[in-house]
Amino acid sequence: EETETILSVSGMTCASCVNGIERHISSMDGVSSIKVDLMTAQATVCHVGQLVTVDILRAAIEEMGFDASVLS
Ligand code: 9UX
Repeated sequence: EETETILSVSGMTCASCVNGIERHISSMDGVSSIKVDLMTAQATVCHVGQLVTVDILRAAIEEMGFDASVLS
């Protein structure tokens, strides 16, 4: 079952932050796509909910040094 999750990501200051998050998260098993928007500070992730939970996504982004919280 595919789920779309939107997270608020703070601490991104340049395009390399965006690319780094997109590359790292999209490499995770169970993540089918991710789009990170610098201006809105949001990440939209399509993932298999049974494999990658919203909390796993949040923790993975935080491990990269950003603050992340699940919006929906
Ligand atoms: Mo840009 Mo982001 O120099 O952590 S990569 S600030």
